[in-house]
Amino acid sequence: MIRHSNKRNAVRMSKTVRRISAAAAGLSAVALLAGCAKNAPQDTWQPKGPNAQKIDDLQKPVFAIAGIVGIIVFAAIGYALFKFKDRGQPIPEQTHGKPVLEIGMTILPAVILAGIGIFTFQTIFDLAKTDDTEMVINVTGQQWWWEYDYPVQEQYGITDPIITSGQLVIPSGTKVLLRETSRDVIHSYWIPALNGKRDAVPGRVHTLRLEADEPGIYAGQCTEFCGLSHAVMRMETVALSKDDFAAWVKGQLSLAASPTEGSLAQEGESVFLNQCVRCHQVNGLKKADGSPAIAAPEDNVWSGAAPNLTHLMSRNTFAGASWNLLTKQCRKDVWEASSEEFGKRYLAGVTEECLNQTDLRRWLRNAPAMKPMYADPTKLEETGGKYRGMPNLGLSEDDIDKLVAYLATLK
Ligand code: HEC
Ligand SMILES: [Cu+2]
Repeated sequence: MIRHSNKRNAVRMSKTVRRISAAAAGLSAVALLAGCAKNAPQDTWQPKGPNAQKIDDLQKPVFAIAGIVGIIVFAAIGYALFKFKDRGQPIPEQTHGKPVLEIGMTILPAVILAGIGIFTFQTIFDLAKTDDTEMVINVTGQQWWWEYDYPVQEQYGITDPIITSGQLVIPSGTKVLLRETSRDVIHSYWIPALNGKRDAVPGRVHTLRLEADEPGIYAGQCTEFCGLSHAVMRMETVALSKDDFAAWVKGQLSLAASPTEGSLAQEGESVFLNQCVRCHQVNGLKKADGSPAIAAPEDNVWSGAAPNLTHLMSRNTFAGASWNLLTKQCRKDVWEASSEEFGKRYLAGVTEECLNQTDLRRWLRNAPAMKPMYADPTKLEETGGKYRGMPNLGLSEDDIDKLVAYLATLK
């Protein structure tokens, strides 16, 4: 009787075991397939610059060693499971201790870990190196987008500070040092193809080295949970050849030109002056009577609250690099351009036929509906009364037409 129920239990057990292993196998297959995704710009196994390469040179052998150890352990467990399965044999003789095995199995992992430790330390120190920096860019995390501020660096033609957002533009083959901080909560800057992560902490400056071997776009995302719209706080680093970078700098330093007299864009400019300048800076923008729209219109200053829009059309994305300013096809053309072609494509910016009007209009119609933000004055208890993001301004479709025409002139 007892034997019988034992047997039934054993049958039930093995069914459960089989089900669990089937589920595990299924999950691993999915994970493996996901690992093979073709269009995976944030793949940590594809370094595109020296810093990411250093990490890769460390992680590959570590994964290999861990993999071999894993296979040996699983093989030993499997062997023991089958070899010593209960077949009704007598209980083996009970002994205590196997000193050689115990000491050996303590020393071996210690040696392996110490070996990995030496290389890990070396890589950490290599990655922290800053004394051969060639360019400095200040990076500020915000809820939920990144601001980039290029201090004056004459050798690159940066004769005035440049402020931009979303897409960080750097010259390829140049050791760029990011000086990161944050205006609100902790964020983390991460472009997997170029380097590991670094937290951006309010009141502190952390450094992170970026260097891209080839021109191209490298995608990333904020990797420190930073509140409501953390999931749509993305960023891209754009590497341009040195000549193309110089051309980009020149473009960024220019002030916004006034739209032609009597055009729709000019009407858009006055809507912008009424609705948008309390948060957004456009360098060089003046009121109808010729007086400056804000205190220092000639200066490339940051607003402290919202992205500087002077050269909106020179970037491909908006609102935390989470929506495209380019239509799908145009964006694909830029992403897939060869490294020789890339600079030309990127510098062309967002042309009229490439502008993704659908998403830009959706943003102007009701930004918080697209990206959750603390922008409703009646719901600010969570933030202690502070706004975060762009409110729904209740614009008419007429005003949106005008604004789109105006924004399209901000090359
Ligand atoms: C109360 C402040 C505020 C006002 C007013 C405001 N915005 Fe914004 N705007 C923001 C903030 C903050 C962001 C960044 C939101 C994000 O990405 O999380 C933003 C983002 C944008 C962006 C995307 C820019 C980029 O590079 O990512 C555009 C375009 C924009 N606003 C246009 C406008 C226009 C046009 C108006 C006037 C009709 C306007 N905004 C009024 C605060 C404001
Ligand atoms: Cu963040």
